[in-house]
Amino acid sequence: MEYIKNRFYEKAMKNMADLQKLRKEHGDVVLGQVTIDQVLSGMKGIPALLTETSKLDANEGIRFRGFSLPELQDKLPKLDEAGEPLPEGLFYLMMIGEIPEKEDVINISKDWATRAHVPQHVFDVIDALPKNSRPMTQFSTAILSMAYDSVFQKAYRAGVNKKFYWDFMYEDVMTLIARLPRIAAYIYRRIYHNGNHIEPNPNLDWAGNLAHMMGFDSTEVKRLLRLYMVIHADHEGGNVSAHATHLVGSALSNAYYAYTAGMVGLAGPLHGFANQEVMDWISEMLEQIGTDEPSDSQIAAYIEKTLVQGRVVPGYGHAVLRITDPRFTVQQKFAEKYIVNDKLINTVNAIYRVAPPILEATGKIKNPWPNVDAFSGALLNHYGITESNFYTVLFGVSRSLGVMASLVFDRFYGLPIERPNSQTLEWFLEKAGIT
Ligand code: FCX
Repeated sequence: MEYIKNRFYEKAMKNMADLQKLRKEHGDVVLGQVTIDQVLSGMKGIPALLTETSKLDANEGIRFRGFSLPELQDKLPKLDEAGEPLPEGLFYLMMIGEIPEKEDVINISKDWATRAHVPQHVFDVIDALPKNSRPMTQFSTAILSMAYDSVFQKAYRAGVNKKFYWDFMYEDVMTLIARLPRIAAYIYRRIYHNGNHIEPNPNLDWAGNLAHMMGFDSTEVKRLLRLYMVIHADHEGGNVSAHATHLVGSALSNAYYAYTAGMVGLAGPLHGFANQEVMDWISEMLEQIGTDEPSDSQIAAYIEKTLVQGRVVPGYGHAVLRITDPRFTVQQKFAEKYIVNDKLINTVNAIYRVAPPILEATGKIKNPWPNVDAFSGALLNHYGITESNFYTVLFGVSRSLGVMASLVFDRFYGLPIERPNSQTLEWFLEKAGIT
C-alpha cells in the first residue's frame, strides 16, 4: 500500500517549505506572554507544540483536520450506510488532510491486516505477567516488548540519513497500529475468558476484528467499537498521552517506546483511566444509595459527598474544554438512536442533569461539563463489555491512531528534541518580587 505513504509524502512536503521559512525567517515572532499561573497550572494555554492531526477548541470541541465529529460521522466512509465510519478513514484524514474514498479506507484495512501478525514472544511476555496485573500494565508491557522489531531503530543504528527517518517511522507506526487489536483482545480473553483466545479474521476491518477477537460478533458491537475508535483517536497534541508520545519520540526513541510512554500516561485516573473511574464511582453510588434507579436528589447528594471527601467527580471537567464534550454528545445520540431504556444509561443522563450546576457552584472547577469518559463505559456495558478495568485499553487502541500519525509528522518535519526550561521555586519568587 505504498500509495498512502506517497500521498503523505506529497502532502507533507508542501508544508515543509512553510515550516522551514517559519524557522528561518520568522523564528523571532512573539506568540504571547507566559504567566506564573500558566506554568504552575500545568502549562495550560501556552502554545508550545506543533500538531497537525487535530485541533481542540475550548468552546466547540475537537476538529480533525477541520472536521467536527458529527461532520465525520456523515462524511467518512462506512461499511454500510446505516453504520458508523471506519477508524481507518480517520487515520487517512489525519495523515493526508483529506476525506478518503471508500477504496482508500479498504486499502488501509487490508494493509493493517497484512501487518497484524503478532510475534509469539509478545504473547509469552503477556503470559509471564500475573493474570491479575492491570490490563494497562499488560498492554504497555506487550507494546514495549515489540520494540525489538522497530525498523526505525535498525535504520538509525545503520546510519540512515535523517531525511529518511519518517519513512522508517511510518513503517513502524503502521505495523504497531495493525497489531493492537490482537494484543488488546488477547489480554481481554486472557483475563476474562480463561485464555480462550479467538483467532483474527483478516477479512474484517480493524475495529470489527477487535470486536470479533474479544468475542463479540454482532453488528451492534462492531458498530459501537468503530465509533469508539473514531472518537477517542486524538485530542490535539497537549494531552498527556499525545504529549508523552511526542516527547519520548523527540529523543528519536522508536514508535514502540514512544507509544508505550503515551499509554502509561493514559493509564492515569485524570486521563484515560477516568473511563473506569466513572463506572466505579457510579456503582459505588448505586450501592450506597441502594437502588439502580437513583433520583436526581440522591445523585446530587452523592456528588456533594464526593466533593467534600476531596475527590474528583470522574468524567466531569476538562483542561481545555469549556462545554459539554462533543464526544459525550455523540455517544449520547448513539444511545438515543439504538438503545431503549437502559438503567445505567438513564443514570448517566441523570448525572448530566444534576452535576454541572453543583460543580459550577464550587467556583473553582473551570469546566463543569462532562467529558468523553462520562458516557463510554455505559455504552460498552450495555453491549456486554462489562469489564470496566479493561476500558482504558480500548481508549489506548484508539489513541494510537492520532499519536502515531503525529509521530510520522514529527520525524518528517525533523522536529528537534524537546527540552523546555525549568526553574526553581526561588526563581519564581524572585520573578514575582516576593524575595
Ligand atoms: N471533580 C472535582 N473537582 C474537580 C473536577 C471534578 N470533575 N474537575 C476539576 N476539579 C478541581 C481540580 O481538581 C482543581 O482543584 P484544586 O484547585 O483543589 O487542585 C480545580 O477544580 C481546578 O481544576 P481545573 O482547572 O478546572 O481542571 P484541571 O485542568 O486542573 O484538570 C481534569 C482537568 C480533567 C484533570 C479535571 O477536570 C478532573 O480531574 N476531572 C475528573 C477526571 C476526568 O474525568 N478525567 C478525564 C479527562 C479527559 F476527558 C481525558 O483525558 O480522558
